[in-house]
Amino acid sequence: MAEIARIVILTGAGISAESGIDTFRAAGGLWEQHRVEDVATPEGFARNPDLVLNFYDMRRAALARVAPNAAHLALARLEREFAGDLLLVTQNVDDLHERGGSARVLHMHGELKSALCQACGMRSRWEQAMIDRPPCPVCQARALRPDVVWFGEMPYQMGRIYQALAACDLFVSIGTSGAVYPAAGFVAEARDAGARCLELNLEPSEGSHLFHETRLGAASRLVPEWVEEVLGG
Ligand code: BV8
Repeated sequence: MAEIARIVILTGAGISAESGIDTFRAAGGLWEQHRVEDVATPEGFARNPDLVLNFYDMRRAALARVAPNAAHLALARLEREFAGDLLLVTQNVDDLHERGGSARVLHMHGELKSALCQACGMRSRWEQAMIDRPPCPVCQARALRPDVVWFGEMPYQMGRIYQALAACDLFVSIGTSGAVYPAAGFVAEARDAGARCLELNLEPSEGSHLFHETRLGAASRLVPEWVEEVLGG
């Protein structure tokens, strides 16, 4: 694919599924165990902070029990070997892209391993539980919340993402159902900008009709195959 100079990749929960992290919408997935409104909205957090802090504490602790899969490793290889521009945007709050070797990851919905202080607004790298209201490492206030973007909150670095979508030759969506905006709208932005749009997913997403090509299958197989293609074998 010599003519490809700028790639934007969007990943969702499906890329981490084979690592053992629940997706959101599969049967028994995260949102089936909890109502979105109760655990992933500012209102839910205000209503029952312990429920929300515990929900994220459990997911943060579970990271120690999972490992990146071949799809994460393949994207890290792409970052190392692709000569053009690459922007990896993830909706995932896990750290599997980083542990798979990707150095530049844009977490548009935040990260489990980051704490946001509601008192001073500073972010700190975070590994422990928050349920016991630990002090903010910067201002000592006991006002930490998970540094994740809840429904109704503005995702991070949207300007940078839209700029990259407007300039890319290739947009690749991996393991996302296309159910949540603004991420679900990225394919339309890329397509309007003239990019080729490729979807790698276990099943067709809500936006499949907008992609020039959809390949159905497991990310651990499709992503390494695609990276091999892009790097010219
Ligand atoms: C915003 C972080 C605007 C937290 C997440 C009414 C009221 C309020 C808002 C809205 C509304 N209507 C619409 C909205 C906007 C709303 C929205 O889109 N709602 C939806 C439900 C309609 N969006 C927002 O609120 C966003 N903010 O709009 O702000 C604004 C404007 C101005 C000022 C202020 C604000 C913020 C949304 C972010 C929410 N946070 N996550 C956490 O993780 O707990 S969302 C969360 O769900 C993920 O981050 C991700 O985005 C989404 C899950 O989607 P997927 O990753 O796709 O996972 P899913 O399970 O759905 O699908 C998995 C896919 O993988 C499947 O397709 C499956 O086939 C595939 N798969 C499975 N296994 C494999 C596989 N593929 C390959 N291989 C496999 N092995």
